[in-house]
Amino acid sequence: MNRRTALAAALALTAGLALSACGAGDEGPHFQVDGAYMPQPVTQDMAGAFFTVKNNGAADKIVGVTSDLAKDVSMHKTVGNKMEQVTSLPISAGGELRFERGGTHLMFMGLKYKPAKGDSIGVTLRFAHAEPVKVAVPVRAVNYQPKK
Ligand SMILES: [Cu+2]
Repeated sequence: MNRRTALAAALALTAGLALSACGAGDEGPHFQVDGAYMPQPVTQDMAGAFFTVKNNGAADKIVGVTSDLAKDVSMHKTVGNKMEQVTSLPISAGGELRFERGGTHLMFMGLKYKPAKGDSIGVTLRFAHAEPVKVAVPVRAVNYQPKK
């Protein structure tokens, strides 16, 4: 259902560049996002979000993230006990990328409002080749843990 919306967004954002870049057929990368959640933030200063991105197509990489919750959204890796910002995250053909507590995650800084449990946060993942993918991220309890 999202495909038409995502396509429209891709056209608006990139004026068709992404589409022509993988014009060799219809089998560009196809992404599926599962298990998205955001633990209810404790303050309005920052929030994190977690999910799994499955790539059903060719190799690609996430090159940017935007959200209606904050202007400043970045991708972080956890290295030791520190967080490191990264500008892109590759996903191999047929592979998956997990955003999880203590690992790779999305970080939102300077929130426009403080989300409450039950809210849904709009997040858009932008790829080097594929059209953008919109994700509705539900806000869960502070200590929510996904089932493995
Ligand atoms: Cu972080």
